[in-house]
Amino acid sequence: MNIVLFGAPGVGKGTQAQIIAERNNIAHLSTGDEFRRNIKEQTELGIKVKAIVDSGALVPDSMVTEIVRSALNTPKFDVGCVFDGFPRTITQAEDLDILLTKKQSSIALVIDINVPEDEIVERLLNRGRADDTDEVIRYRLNVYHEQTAPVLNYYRAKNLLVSIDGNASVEEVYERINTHLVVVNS
Ligand code: B4P
Repeated sequence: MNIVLFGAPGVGKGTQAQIIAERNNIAHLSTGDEFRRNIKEQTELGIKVKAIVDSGALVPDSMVTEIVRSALNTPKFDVGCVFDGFPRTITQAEDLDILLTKKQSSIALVIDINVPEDEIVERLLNRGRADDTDEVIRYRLNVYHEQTAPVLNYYRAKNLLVSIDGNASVEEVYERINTHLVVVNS
């Protein structure tokens, strides 16, 4: 089972992806976590993307797809995966389809998590990561509306999209997601 978790920064994709992966015994791939790990370890990739991630802009599609391609080549992804924060552009969505088709696999469901913007800003300011300053959060929200939100239409056209109200407790949001996972699993 491959699931895509979709939504603006701070809606809780990372939080829910971890729970979905644990409770359904599938892998979890966060492109954001992969970039932060590379930045921390000062790898060649990390050095290239640090300024981009700190600014709140999107990392170029080719670098993002390469991370996903190499992850999908490892056996732990054969049981399925929660994609967290990927795809964020139409090109990435097309790349993911190609990568999964090569593995004779496909996306079962795309879950769009919705949270009001003032709640998002509050959550991220409380989290306080390096890219969680007021200015960068507002820029990331703009990037989401301009470059990432159009991907919703790509999945809507494929009949894969469901929307969830993410403005509730972590457990309540998981319950809402799970009502859809149960249908996919049945
Ligand atoms: P990401 O790492 O994907 O981060 P995010 O969108 O900001 O966070 P997320 O939605 O996962 O929120 P979380 O659960 O943590 O991206 C960071 C950067 O990496 C991007 O700006 C970009 O530069 C780069 N990048 C990543 N993927 C890319 C791609 N595919 N293409 C190009 N560039 C890419 O939750 C946020 C906070 O809310 C947490 O503190 C959490 O505890 C809290 N929270 C969660 N659920 C809650 C709830 N129900 N109630 C209250 N608080 C909650």
